[in-house]
Amino acid sequence: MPLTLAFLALLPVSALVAATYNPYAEFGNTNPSGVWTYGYASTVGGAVTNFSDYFADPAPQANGQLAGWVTSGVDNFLGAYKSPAAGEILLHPGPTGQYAVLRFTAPETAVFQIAGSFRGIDVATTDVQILVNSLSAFTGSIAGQNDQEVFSASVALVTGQTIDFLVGFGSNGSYQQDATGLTLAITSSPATDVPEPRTTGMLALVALAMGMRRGRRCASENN
Ligand SMILES: [Ca+2]
Repeated sequence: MPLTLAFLALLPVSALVAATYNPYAEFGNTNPSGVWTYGYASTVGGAVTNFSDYFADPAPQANGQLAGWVTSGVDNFLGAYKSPAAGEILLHPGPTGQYAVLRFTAPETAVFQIAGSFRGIDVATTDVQILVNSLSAFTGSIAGQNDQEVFSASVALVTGQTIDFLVGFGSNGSYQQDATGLTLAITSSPATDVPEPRTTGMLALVALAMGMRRGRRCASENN
């Protein structure tokens, strides 16, 4: 039995009202916006500093919808970049190896179904990761424009716990042309009695419950 199903079977889940969360649709010109926070961290799992500058891309998102968040000045996370696709937000690592982080904070105690993909917007050479409560649950890499890492998982969280989506500058140690897109949807199935994660054992169970399924499509397969 897959780990995900094995773990969920232990949870007496009472489905109430499912809610769907999508950063592209929901992130606005404030940070945080609702359940979403956009920032950067110097290390994987390290403290996250919120970005200060919202930007909308002129094309193809002609309606001015979110393209990404950055910090200007000495920590210019953006540089030159290509436009994200509709439905996709942009994460760009920093010049000295800072990880761009999109954080989801659980607004309720629930089982969350997450599904999405990272994609090379530019000719990106990046490492991509997903953390549950700052613990690694998924790692991958992007090697070129349109290269993808696809993921899906079920994660049990209590209110206030987090899932982080990270983009680093990869093994080449350069952030040049590293614009990486993230397409993401999270759907909750509220549970009435997900146990409080007071022990490391519970944290381990949460990590196992990720049961992350990954897929990969190379650039050549998308052309
Ligand atoms: Ca790189």
